[in-house]
Amino acid sequence: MKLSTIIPLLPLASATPTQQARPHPSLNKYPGLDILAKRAGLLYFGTAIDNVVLNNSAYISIAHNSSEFGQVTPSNGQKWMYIEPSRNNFSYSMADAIVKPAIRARQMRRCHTFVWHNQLPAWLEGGNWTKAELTGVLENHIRNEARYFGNGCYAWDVVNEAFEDDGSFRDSIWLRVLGKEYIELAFRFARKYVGRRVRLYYNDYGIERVNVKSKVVAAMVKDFIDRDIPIDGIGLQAHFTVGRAPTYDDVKAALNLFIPLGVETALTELDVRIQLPDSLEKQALQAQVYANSTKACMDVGDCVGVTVWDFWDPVSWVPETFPGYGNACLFDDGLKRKQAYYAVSDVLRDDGE
Ligand code: 9MR
Repeated sequence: MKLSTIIPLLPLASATPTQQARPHPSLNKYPGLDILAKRAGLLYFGTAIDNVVLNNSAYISIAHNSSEFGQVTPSNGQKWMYIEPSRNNFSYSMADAIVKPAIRARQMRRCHTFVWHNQLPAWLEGGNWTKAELTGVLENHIRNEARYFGNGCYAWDVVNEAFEDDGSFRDSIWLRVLGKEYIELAFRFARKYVGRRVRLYYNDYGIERVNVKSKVVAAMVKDFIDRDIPIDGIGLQAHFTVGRAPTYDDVKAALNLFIPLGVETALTELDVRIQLPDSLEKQALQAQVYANSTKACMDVGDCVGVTVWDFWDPVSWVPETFPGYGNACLFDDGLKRKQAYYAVSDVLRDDGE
């Protein structure tokens, strides 16, 4: 039964201490998504945060409220172009502007990302590298960034988006110069330089169904495990669109591809874009997609948590990348919670109570 249908009762004077200690859920129906996620058995419910909003105190008070978001991912600050803007010159200020307040607020950190084809500095992408030189550049980058953040990250996205939708290797300077072995090289370097407790993830989009791409990723994990190449987790980004999103069963089946291989999983960048103009009907469908995805993670062993790729519509990456689409997040322009927020809250609570 949905808890909202229960008539609230105040604790009776004769109630046992346990009953008194636990307020009826309707008295505190929305304690925050991370609180509910932990009650439901997840490690966290988190959000990405970008540097463009750091001067907005209303936004920040939600972003670093650990009851709402128990985990934070910097949307951009840990990417190569910002961390190593010129060769062997490391800059952590952008990442720190998000990571340090997260540490103060006792929010877990997912760190993102060592190796990607995107957001590379010109000195790296335009360089004429030999295999040995680029291997050195990769190791030096991972060593410095890993040492700086130390054991502070719950997880690192070691390699991001290495495959195309058809399962072929995505073209990049890494693939061209180092061959497909760059992926395992990055995982070996990561294991060498990050703390042993830090989980090493492969992270990608379009793998939230059982399809060619998710099967290729699962085959890579199996191959890595067979050959003792360190890998601990798979991040399913979960960038979805209302009307075309995977169902609860789709996401669950995709997560189940990885669990038997002995790695954990997480939804690492969940958002659900709407084709504009927006409407209440579309928001209701969006809410279902958010809730179904969250529930799929809750219902599969070893899906450790859900991260939304920002919680506020005006700072989402979506409108810039997909003109005509937007409103993909849990909070609207006025920082008000949307149907999607309440749907996630309900689904977390229905399991946790
Ligand atoms: O949110 C990020 C946005 O601000 C950047 O402009 C963009 C550059 O490609 O990257 C966005 O984050 C991406 C993430 O790092 C990897 N998965 C896809 C995300 C959305 O593009």
